[in-house]
Amino acid sequence: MHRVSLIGAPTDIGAGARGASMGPEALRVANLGPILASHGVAVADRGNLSGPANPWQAAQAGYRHLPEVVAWNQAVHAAVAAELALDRLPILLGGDHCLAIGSISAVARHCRTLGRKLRVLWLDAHADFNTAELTPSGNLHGMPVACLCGHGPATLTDLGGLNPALPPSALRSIGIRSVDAGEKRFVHAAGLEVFDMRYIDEMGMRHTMTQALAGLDAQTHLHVSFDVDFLDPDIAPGVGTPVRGGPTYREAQLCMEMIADTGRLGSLDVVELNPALDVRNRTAELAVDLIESLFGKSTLMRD
Ligand code: Z70
Ligand code: MN
Ligand code: MN
Ligand code: MN
Repeated sequence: MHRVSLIGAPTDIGAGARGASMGPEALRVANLGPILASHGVAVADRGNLSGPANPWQAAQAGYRHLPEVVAWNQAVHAAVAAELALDRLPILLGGDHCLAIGSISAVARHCRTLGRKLRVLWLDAHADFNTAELTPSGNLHGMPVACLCGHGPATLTDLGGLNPALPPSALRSIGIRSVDAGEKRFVHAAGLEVFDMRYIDEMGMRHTMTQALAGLDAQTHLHVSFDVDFLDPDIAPGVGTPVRGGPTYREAQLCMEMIADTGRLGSLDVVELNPALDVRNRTAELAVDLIESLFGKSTLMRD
């Protein structure tokens, strides 16, 4: 049975809209901890990390708030590494998606130490593969995949002690439907494996997840980086950058259930939930519902 640690990172330091800093509390209000516990998961809520306030400044040399983003990611890296060292499954409660740099670089270091393979599923409307040269916004939540693959400032790419933290071959991006022009060329050049919405429409979620999960073995650590804007905004309005045409409730459930069925889930980010833009905590409750499935809740006859 899983032993899970909730780690709150209440910041919107890398985002283009304020409010993701309230994400951890909204997930707690939606009963994330008790609901996981009701399924037999041993849950410890480690409370919230702390870090610098959001100065809300313009980009400098292509980055907004880089020193503050580094400080938050160092805190996330240390907290996630500590839980992995205790053989616990960390759930990072964001916060915006820049925090996945700290989280996944800690996971990558852990896997390297133990000689385990790593597969990262990036569930997102966005590719998050911008660089200082390519970004239209300077927002670092649009750059974590690039940073993890070695393209970014050394203060972020070297966080886990090995640059790159991840080869593109360890990554599968799912649900993508908003990619900037320069970013698109860079995704192709780097050889990222992307299952975009066109792919999901044509092939279906079942085939998509079968492909994205292919090649896992008993030693593979599976990390899921769940950007809540992955979901269609009709069902998940509480995000800073909604993009229409995302997975439906049923498609998202199947996605989570197929991940659960692998039995390989080792760590999770839940990011970009923005309670300031939500409707009566509906998006937080939906995220909790999907996380339940990710931890093996199933309706009938699948035990
Ligand atoms: C755009 C940029 C982004 C998340 C928005 C948007 C990036 N590509 N990522 N919301 N999670 O500004 O780089
Ligand atoms: Mn994202
Ligand atoms: Mn996104
Ligand atoms: Mn469950």
